[in-house]
Amino acid sequence: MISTSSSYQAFLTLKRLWGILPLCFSITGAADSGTQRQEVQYITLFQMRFIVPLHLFPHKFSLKSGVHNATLLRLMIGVITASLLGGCTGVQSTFSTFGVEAEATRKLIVVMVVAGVLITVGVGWLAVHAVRAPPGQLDHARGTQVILWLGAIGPTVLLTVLLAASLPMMKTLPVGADDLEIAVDGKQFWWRVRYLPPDGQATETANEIRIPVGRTVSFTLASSDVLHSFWIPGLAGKVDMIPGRRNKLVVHATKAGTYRGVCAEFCGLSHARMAFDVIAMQPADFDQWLANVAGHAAAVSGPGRQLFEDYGCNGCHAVRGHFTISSIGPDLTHFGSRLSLAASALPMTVSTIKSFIRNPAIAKPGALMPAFESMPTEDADAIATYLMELK
Ligand code: HEC
Ligand SMILES: [Cu+2]
Repeated sequence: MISTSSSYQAFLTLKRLWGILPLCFSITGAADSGTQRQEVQYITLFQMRFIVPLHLFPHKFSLKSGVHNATLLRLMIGVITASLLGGCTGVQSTFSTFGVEAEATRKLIVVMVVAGVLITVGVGWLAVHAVRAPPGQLDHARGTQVILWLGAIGPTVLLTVLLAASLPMMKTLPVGADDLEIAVDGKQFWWRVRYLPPDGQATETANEIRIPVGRTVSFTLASSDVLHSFWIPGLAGKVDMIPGRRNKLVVHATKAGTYRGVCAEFCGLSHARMAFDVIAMQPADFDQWLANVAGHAAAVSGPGRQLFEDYGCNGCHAVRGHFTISSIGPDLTHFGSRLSLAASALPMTVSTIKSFIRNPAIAKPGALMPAFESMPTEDADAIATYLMELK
């Protein structure tokens, strides 16, 4: 049991009040993050607040159960570390890598952090030693030696070694003539994606990128409005998308799975809602998928297709095989096979599609798609059903 002095009671009250603030943060954080894992982490960290301060003051709040404060402290540190390390995995993490480039970066950060910690501990140790040394022991000549070795020669050698270790990682992966090229254009606030296989036809899609595992893929990155930045944390470092320029990013996926990429440069109101799913597939599956995506839209029944035209949606959206190409908005030819809606801003369901069509600004403030607020429910239903059928 914990002692129940009045000061402890006051402390508890304060602590609970303090807890409300992070709760607000964790709720907005969870809403924004979009991934359940992050939600869990926020909540775990939030709960940790109730445990942490209590045991950090063992003198004030003695524990009478016989459990050692030190043991509790150690346990606590363990739990905090574990919950923080939990953040090192996930669909959008530089620590759970699925590509050669990101793996090299992960190794580099480990080397740098370890070196940094060792140096910090060393300097700390020296400082303690200097302060504790009896007067007269550290004379001028020895001081000069320390400055020479640890102030000049040591850092020069160390920094050279660290530089040498990191330089090879700056090299771009070699790309062959028969490697797949994917052109990605950043738009406010979505992604135009074009697959340019060396021997096949160019195929346009949007807001989702699929790549084959074990093959080299070269991205050509551009922007037609403002600065964006293309970042798939688990695959490679970020590369800016600059109007009037084409930047290259060469990647090589090593592990199949579903991941997430984001826009990493503030580009307007819905910058934080500009993400995309990344699916790394086995090469054979990928080829089959690309062949399907290169084809025309599926045949559909129902009134949705006609309504799509009546409302003028085809003025901005292409559905190859159904409507002549317009490339103002995202290509919707195989929209129904995407994992999420509106650049990963919403889950892919008939009801989210309906509400997005009627008022895109609710999910994506500033989105360059007009609202169709007065569209009757039956029409919205029919159009959403039509879009979902476009596999
Ligand atoms: C003036 C051009 C324009 C018109 C007209 C238009 N849209 Fe859009 N639409 C866009 C743009 C731009 C986006 C991208 C918005 C974003 O994510 O920032 C978009 C996004 C979408 C998306 C999400 C695409 C994806 O990849 O997830 C759907 C679905 C959609 N529109 C359906 C419709 C329907 C249905 C209509 C007709 C009722 C329509 N749009 C009319 C421009 C338009
Ligand atoms: Cu952006």
